[in-house]
Amino acid sequence: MTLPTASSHPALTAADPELAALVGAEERLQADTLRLIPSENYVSQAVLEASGTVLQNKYSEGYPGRRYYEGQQNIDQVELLAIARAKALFGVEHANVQPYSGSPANLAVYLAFAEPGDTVMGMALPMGGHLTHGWGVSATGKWFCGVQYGVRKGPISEGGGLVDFDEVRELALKERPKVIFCGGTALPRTIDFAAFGEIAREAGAVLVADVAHIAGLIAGGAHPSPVPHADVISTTTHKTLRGPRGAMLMSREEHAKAIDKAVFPGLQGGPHNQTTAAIAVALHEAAQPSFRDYAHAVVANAKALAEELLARGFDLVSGGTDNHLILMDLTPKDVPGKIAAKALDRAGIVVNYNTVPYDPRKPFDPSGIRIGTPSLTSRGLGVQDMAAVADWIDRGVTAARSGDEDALVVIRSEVAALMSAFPAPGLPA
Ligand code: DSN
Repeated sequence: MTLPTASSHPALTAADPELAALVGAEERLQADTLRLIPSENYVSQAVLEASGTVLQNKYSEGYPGRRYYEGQQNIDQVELLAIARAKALFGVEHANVQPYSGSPANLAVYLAFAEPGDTVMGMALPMGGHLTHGWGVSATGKWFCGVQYGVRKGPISEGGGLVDFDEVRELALKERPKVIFCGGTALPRTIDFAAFGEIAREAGAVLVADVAHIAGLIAGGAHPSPVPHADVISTTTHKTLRGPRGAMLMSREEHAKAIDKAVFPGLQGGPHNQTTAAIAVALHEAAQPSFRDYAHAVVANAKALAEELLARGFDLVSGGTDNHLILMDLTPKDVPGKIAAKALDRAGIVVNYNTVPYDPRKPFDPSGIRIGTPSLTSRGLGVQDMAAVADWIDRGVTAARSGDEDALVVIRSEVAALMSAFPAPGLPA
């Protein structure tokens, strides 16, 4: 079993042993557990090192060659490298690598293409969308008039759990939103960017593809690209893309100025240069042939896991997955999502509770759990391991229902034993 010590960080340990101990404990937790949250991953040691450099000491408001502070000889090169790599990897004309994370990136899109009070459209949060796609509790739903589409109700044989493009089109033509978002946080199926693009053009809207979850799959050729269908591509860099916590906005050249102005000076101050550097490293890694293998392995693992779960009687939204993510409705298992998620956590299996489409329960106590395969694939687990993973989930959910804490302890030791055979990138050996 991996047992990193605080000595992995000698300077930190000497200066602040209390904090160093917490970092060591987190390293141990990430090593010993089966991390299934689909928006998380393990970054490489190279990405970790880049994000912990002296680049963080520098202020760089502006863009390469147009800064408000001197001393940018190296920082400009770092940002230009990140931009060039993003453009090459995703096949786009323009890339802005400065957004601090996904929500600020999406806010910049609103600033670039809409006025307060304008109508905007996105998938409803409980259907699998994101807060920033115009959902009511978010600034984007308060400052803009958010109209929301969902997925079809009903059995999978009738398209249940899939986007209803007739509804999207009807809503878009009726409401005439300035901006339409596609993509989300709990979508197990391929996003039809071409269909969204056609509707957006008909409605005269800017189409934003929020590919935060699937950016790595797109880069690795395991999910279709939103290019050329979307006007703007918004993505975080830390999910399937395996970069640092950050974000990017990409577009055709015609939107470059509006996007850049919105990010800075519209919304943000100085870019986090250490993050820009780590993004550049992650983009370089994602351009390697091995990353294509990784992206396809993520999907193969998710499909294998979905089959194993179906065989154990789990109800999967849309009946399975095309990507890295599986959304389970635990109603037939007679366990609320939150109870199951907390029990699985005690068993060393880290998931998040999640609403399912048309969930009768509240978001803070919903019916489902959301899992994914990016992290376990980064550790080298393959399709042959997914039966064991499904079995642990099944036993964990059963134990959650019966309150069998002993069973959770047994699962936890089995999980730790398997994970010790798969060292995680970036964690001490
Ligand atoms: N928090 C992210 C996720 O888990 O999907 C979305 O912002």
